[in-house]
Amino acid sequence: MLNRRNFLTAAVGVAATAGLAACAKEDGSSSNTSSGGSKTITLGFSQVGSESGWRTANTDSVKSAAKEAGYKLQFSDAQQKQENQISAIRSFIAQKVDVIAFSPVVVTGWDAVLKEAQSAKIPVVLTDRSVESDESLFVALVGSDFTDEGRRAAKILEKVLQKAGHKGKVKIAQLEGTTGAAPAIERAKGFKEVMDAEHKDDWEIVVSQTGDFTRAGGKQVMAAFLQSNPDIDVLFAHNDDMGLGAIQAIEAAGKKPGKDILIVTVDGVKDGFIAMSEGKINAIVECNPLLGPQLMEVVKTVHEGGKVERWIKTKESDFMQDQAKDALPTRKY
Ligand code: GZL
Repeated sequence: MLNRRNFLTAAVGVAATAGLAACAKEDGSSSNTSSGGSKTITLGFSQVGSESGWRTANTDSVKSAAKEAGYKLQFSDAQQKQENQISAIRSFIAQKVDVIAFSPVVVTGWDAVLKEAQSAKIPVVLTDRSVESDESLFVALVGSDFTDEGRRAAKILEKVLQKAGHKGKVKIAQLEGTTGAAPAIERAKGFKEVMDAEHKDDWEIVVSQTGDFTRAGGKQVMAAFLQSNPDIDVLFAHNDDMGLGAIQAIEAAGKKPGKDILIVTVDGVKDGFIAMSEGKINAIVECNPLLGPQLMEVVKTVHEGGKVERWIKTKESDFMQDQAKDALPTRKY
């Protein structure tokens, strides 16, 4: 998994590689001319799927930013299947696109196809999620720090518990994202870091299972949680959509979401803010999906053989329930 230290030390070497890759393509043609003229950049983009409101907003951002930049975008929706992403990347290589970008559905299983892209001298940029691969196989990551989002979720839960006047032990249910996905692994890790450091004696995750980042998954798994653990105090959902599905299950069980069961989620999509304004979600940790403009900047720099930061992070905030109504009109996704 990526971390800042590794990124920064690897930055120079990889940027140079990217520079070579961008200027000396397999067929010997140069992807941009020294006279300053340049052909339209063709970007191959493999998207995870369309599993959540966050993903829809992310796709819209990538497509509109590519249009704005005047790039030719080859877009593929993998329907949350790694094999579809690998096939799409292979097809981009065969088409000899200038740059490949993708949001890897899970962290492992990418080395072979990334090596094929490297052999074809096509630079690869990760967006949103990271991979457990040799870091020389991709040029940069444009995306959030999910471990920090997990820490932020735990810290804002402290405020939620205080505001709710909760005393004593805290029984927590955790709805995990897609098994093996960077945001699921790292949000759980960050949340547990704070728990272990500051709440060893009072917080306990009594049940934890993946809802695959979908509303249907959140609803189904939360219903099962309530059967086995009717005395859950808190739900930490790795994204709004699973939290919104869980709200349906909580209400079906005759409980009040946001009161009987306090809820903290991650993302900050509009429907999450609406639920928060209705008192059904207590706090949201923002994860910004609007990565398109930053991605296109990186694609341009890499294509022109320039240096890029190994990790271009997005700016994000956290929101308590009493901020929801005021924030709603300005939410961009
Ligand atoms: C996070 C992104 C996650 C969102 C989910 O950057 O990968 O995937 O939190 C989405 O909503 O499905």
